[in-house]
Amino acid sequence: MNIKNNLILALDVMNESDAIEICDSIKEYIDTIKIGYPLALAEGLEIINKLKNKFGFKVICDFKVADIDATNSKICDETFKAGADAIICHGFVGEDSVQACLNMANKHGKELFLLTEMSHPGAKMFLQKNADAIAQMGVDMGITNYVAPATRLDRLSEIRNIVGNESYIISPGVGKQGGDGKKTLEYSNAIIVGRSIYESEKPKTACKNLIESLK
Ligand code: O7E
Repeated sequence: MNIKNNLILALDVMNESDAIEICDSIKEYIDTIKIGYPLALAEGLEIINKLKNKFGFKVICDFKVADIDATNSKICDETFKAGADAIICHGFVGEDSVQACLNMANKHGKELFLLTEMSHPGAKMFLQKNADAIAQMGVDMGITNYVAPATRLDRLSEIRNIVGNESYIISPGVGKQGGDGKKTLEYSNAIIVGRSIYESEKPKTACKNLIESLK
């Protein structure tokens, strides 16, 4: 995926009008947005095509798909039918569940991102212990897109080692969660930023300053 300024907006606002207002203000700097449960549950999946059509964005759906294979297939199918360019799935559910997502992404000619280790403190309790194995599973399955944390650069670096330089890593946790964008991009291809942009008084200026800080 080619992502302008290596910056993805996590659009976790709670209604369409806020979404449109933020998108309108940052469209000069950003061409890829991540829509997760907050906005999709508030406004329905139609919000994907509304924002794509209005702004020409690429949309990554962050539904952290984590079910049995048959259910994962249905979730991914509906999400791609609704216009998503990519979907994010969890890896801890195992190969069959992830393969179902990969098959559906391939069927639609779209992309799958595999979530390895999460960025929040709670990820240390269970997920971190298995994150390397999750990343290795992705490699063995031929997956080339990953999500890994901006909040723990040692872990991000380790996951980069496992998935290799040819893989594409996107990283949440910059800004509000304490991660540094520039340092993160030493290992990652793009950063995912939410609140530091959409909660800012001036989202456009926040974007501009953030992009400057990445240089
Ligand atoms: O902290 P913010 O406001 O900059 O937002 C970060 C976004 O990334 C938010 O949508 C959150 O749900 C998501 N995220 C994490 O913060 N940590 C993770 O480990 C994973 C994600 C995520 O996006 O998962 C799939 C990429």
